[in-house]
Amino acid sequence: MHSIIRTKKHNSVGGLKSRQTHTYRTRDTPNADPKKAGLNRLLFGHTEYAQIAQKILDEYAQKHKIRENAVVAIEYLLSASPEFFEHGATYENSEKLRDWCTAQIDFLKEKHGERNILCMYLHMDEKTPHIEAYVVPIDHRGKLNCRGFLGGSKKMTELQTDYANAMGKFGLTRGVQGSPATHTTVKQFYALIEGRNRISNASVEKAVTLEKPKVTEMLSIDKFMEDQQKKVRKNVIDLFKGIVHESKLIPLAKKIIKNYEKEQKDMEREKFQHGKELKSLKKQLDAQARAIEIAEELREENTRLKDMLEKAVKMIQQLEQKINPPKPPKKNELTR
Ligand SMILES: [Mn+2]
Repeated sequence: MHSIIRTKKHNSVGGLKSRQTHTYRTRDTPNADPKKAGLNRLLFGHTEYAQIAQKILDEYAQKHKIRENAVVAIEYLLSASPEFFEHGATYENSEKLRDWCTAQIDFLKEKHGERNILCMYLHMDEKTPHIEAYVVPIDHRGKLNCRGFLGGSKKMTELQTDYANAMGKFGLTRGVQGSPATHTTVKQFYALIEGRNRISNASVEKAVTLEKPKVTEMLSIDKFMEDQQKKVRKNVIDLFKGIVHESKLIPLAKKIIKNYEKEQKDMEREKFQHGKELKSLKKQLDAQARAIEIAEELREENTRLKDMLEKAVKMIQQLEQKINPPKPPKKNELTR
C-alpha cells in the first residue's frame, strides 16, 4: 500500500473559488456518490478558503509586492492506496481513518505552519477517501515563495519521501519512484484513483433517470417522452465514452438498459396518469374559459344596457319637453 501526495499550483484566488465548487459539490460531480456526501467534512482551517486566501494576500500585499503570475496557493491531494481505507473491520477502519487524518494535519502544519493552511477537507464520497488541502506558500521568512516548497524536481522528490516517511507508521510506503508529482496534475490524479470506477451506480442512476414533465410539457407528452429518450441515450453514451473496451462494464451496461426499461414502464404508467390529469385540467380550463366568456358577455350586455338606458333617459327628457314645453313666464298666465 502506498501513500499518495499530489500538488497543484494556483495562480489566482479565482482558481480557488472554482475549486470550492468541487469541494462542496455545488457543481455537478459525476464521480461522487451523493449517498456518501454526508461523510465529507472539514478537518482543519476554513470552509470559505478562497475568501481567507484573499484576506491573507491582501494583508501580504500591504508590505510586499506580489509578483504577477505568482503561485498564491498550493493544493495538496493526500491519499493512499484504496485497500488502506478498506482493509479491516468497520470500527478499525474508522479509527484508522481518524488517526490518518490527524497525521495529515500534523504533516501540513509542520511543513507550512498552521497560519498558512487555508483548508483541509476530507472527501469520502469519491472512489478513494482523500483530503484536499489548500495552503498559502508563505515560507519561514514570511515571503510568498512556492519555489521554496515545490521548486524543482529535487524538492518534489523530497516531498514524496518526507510524506512517505511520515505515513510509514500506517504501513504505507512511497509510491513509484520516477513519477514525480510535477508530472501528475490533479486531473490525472483523479483519473488514477477514480477512473476505474467512474461509472458508479449513482452515475448510472443519474444517467437513466427521466425527468418529471412540467404542466406545459404534459400537454404534449409524446414529444416530452421523445426528448427524454434522446437525453438518456446521450447520457449513457457520455458515461461510456472511452471505456467501452472494459469487459467488466458489460454487466453495468445491461443494468443501465434494464433500469432504463423500468423507468420507461414507470413513465408509461405516469403517462396514463397524466392523461387523466390532462383531461381534468382541460375540463377546468374549459370551465374557466366559459366563465370568462360569460363575464365578457355580461360586460358587453351591461354596456349595451347602459347605452340604451342613457338613450331612453334622453328620449324621455325630449318627450317631456315636447309634451310640457317650458312655460314662458307670465305670458301664459295672461292668456288664461
Ligand atoms: Mn475530491
